Amino acid sequence: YMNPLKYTWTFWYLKADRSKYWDQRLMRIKDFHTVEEFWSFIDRIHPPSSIPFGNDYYLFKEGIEPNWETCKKGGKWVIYIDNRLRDRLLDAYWLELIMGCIGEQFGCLGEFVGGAVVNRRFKGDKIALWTKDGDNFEVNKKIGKLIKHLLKIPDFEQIYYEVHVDAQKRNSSHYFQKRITLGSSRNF
Ligand code: M7G
Repeated sequence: YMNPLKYTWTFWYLKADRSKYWDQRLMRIKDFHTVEEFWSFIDRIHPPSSIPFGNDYYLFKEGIEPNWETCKKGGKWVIYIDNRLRDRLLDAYWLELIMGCIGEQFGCLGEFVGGAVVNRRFKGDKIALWTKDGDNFEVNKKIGKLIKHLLKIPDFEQIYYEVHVDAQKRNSSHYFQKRITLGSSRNF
């Protein structure tokens, strides 16, 4: 007997490779329909802390490609991990976040979730949760609070919500704006 997941989830892997365009580096690896399938896979792959810099893991709902182009209206909560804390936090954050996704910890907010990302970077790893509607302030704020709760991020620590449209413009001269900040003295 296998325990079915509410949604089917797809695991993607992005390998750093300068000879290829970004979308050609992104590989769709596997779909999960049950809790057991999911854990046997997660137990076999390297934790984020032991993948090379420049690589990414993505766990997204089936049918949602993890890119700005297909998630035009969306955005993401990003957690920037201080390099001095990566050994302690990176794998734990990733695990809590993907458990939250597949285990329906987001409850009725779950339908607004697209998927989870880990970016392994020399300058500082990042964990993100992509949400479907970048304009839904109330929902995104609630999701942000839940992420902080699941990951046990102290209230005073800031996390940021960025819409993909802004993230796409970051390389140009366009001023990059963070749409929601959770953890500033204004919120608490
Ligand atoms: P990143 O991997 O999100 O963060 O973006 P990083 O700056 O910490 O490495 C790095 C680069 O990857 C971007 O500047 C884009 O060139 C490319 N890239 C990232 N994403 C998420 C996308 C995407 O969704 N679509 C496209 N076309 N390029 C992307």
